[in-house]
Amino acid sequence: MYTLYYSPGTASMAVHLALIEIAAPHRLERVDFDSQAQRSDAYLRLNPLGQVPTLVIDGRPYTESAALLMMLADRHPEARLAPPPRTAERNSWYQWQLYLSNVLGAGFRHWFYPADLGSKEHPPTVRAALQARIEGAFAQLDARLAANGPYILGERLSTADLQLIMYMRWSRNMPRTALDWPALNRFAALLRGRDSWQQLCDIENLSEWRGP
Ligand SMILES: N[C@@H](CCC(=O)N[C@@H](CS)C(=O)NCC(=O)O)C(=O)O
Repeated sequence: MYTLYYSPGTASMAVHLALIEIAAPHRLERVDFDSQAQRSDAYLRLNPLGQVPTLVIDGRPYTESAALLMMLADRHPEARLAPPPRTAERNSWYQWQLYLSNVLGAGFRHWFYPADLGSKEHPPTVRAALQARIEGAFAQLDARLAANGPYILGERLSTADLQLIMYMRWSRNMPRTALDWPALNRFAALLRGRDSWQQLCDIENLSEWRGP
């Protein structure tokens, strides 16, 4: 039994989606951002950064959405959400999980949390630079999917796709949304057409960007 500390629509989404895809028994603990519960002493003991997600596995808390996805994929090989070890596909999986986290994950973190960069609101030049970085990553991923889709690793769904669809959703109110890129748009139709995505939206009570 896993315990996922989550907040609806945030970086915990991809991990929640993986738990649903895997059909792994889990308990959800909502971290109430409105009351700043992520900064409570009890939560900081689990996750000293005061962020979600935190996933408790065998009694120990772990953090970082990409790492949690990779742990889950490895712990449940029957779900086939990662290619077998020591294959070329596995190498690509490592590469894209890290790319997503380092570029899109970090880019969105800065986009949504100007305080991380020391201001209440981003100066226009910083906002433009972050937007360009996020759009640049979407262009890269669109090219990858156009050449080698329909999923990031080709024919088979992996945890990298679960992470990507989460970041795509976060772009929904940006000047240019991820759905503007044609291969990403087709990818969104595939991912949002899955029962797991619809279940996730139901459980987290998300009405925006549910898709078809
Ligand atoms: N690199 C982390 C980022 C986690 C993160 O930034 N979580 C945000 C929600 S999307 C959060 O907990 N924000 C609350 C806060 O910083 O106060 C991951 O991917 O797990």
